[in-house]
Amino acid sequence: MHDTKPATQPDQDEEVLEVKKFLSTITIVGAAALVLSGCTGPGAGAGAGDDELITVGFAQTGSESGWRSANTESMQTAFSEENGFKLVFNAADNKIEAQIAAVRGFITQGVDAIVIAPIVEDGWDDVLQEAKDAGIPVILEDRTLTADESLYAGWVGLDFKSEGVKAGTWAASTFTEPTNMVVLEGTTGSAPANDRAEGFDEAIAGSQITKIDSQTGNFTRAEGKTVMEGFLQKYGKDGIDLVYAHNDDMALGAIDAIEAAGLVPGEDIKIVSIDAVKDGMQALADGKINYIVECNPLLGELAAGLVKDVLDGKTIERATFVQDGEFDQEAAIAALPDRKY
Ligand code: GYE
Repeated sequence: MHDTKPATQPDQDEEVLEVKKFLSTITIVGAAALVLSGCTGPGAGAGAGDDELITVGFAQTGSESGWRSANTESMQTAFSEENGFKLVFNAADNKIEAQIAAVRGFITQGVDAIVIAPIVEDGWDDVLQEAKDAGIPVILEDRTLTADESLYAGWVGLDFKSEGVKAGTWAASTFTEPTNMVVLEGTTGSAPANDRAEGFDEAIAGSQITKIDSQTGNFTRAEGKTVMEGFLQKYGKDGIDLVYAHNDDMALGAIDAIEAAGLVPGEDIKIVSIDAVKDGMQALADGKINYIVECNPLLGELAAGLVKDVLDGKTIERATFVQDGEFDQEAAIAALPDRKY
């Protein structure tokens, strides 16, 4: 959509500047008129037009992965001024206290609506109650939480448990000999880490796969690498057959650790992960990852639609699920050229 915007020609620049000047004069005149008429309403003097924008506070988890970058970009694009929003963006660096503090800040600021991608599932009751008391609707995007449903309007995201089931189903049918597996878990207490573990474990029950170890790598490439180095030291080069990584970034970190140990990822040690971001898909195409279950990060438009509906007084679905696909090497090679994230 953005690629189609025509570039401004040099000889048009002056014209554009003139229009801008003209518009800013109107804005100043407009602001002066507001002051003269004694208007002290919200946004007075902040520039005409601001009053009509919907102010949304978005509490993002942080910037831990390729998935997260794509999700942030999708949210920023959907909640743009041209779409009628003023976005107040906060990324909490995956610190739970910081994320809760950000939401409190939005409440104090008196935003029109709050969107949260909750780092962890538990501990949200108090701050959500505060938002409710202040009359500010809350929409969840991406991750879910355990607080009472009456404390938020709705959620949009992915079915993390079914992602785990898909990854586990592939593993159970692929490994028909006794197989030692290690797991790189996402952030402890987060919905995707909990549900992807549960779904996978259900799917491999009764199979030839034994989970010999499982530790968090916090959804980052760096920690995925460190944890995998530890596993390789502990179990030796022949001790691990399969890695299940709760996201591509940790799988990519594991690839670095496996290669540094003189082994071939995708052959000596097989890897299955979740997300299907470009770097992960490239590693799958290259044969370093063996299977990826998709998790679509492009949730911005759906989240923005929900916010508008709620503010218009419409009833929204409690849960809006986005569909995910699955990829083996051949499918990754075919999908890569058109991959958006
Ligand atoms: O899989 C991971 C990210 O919550 C679904 O968080 C999201 C997960 C995603 O950091 O890469």
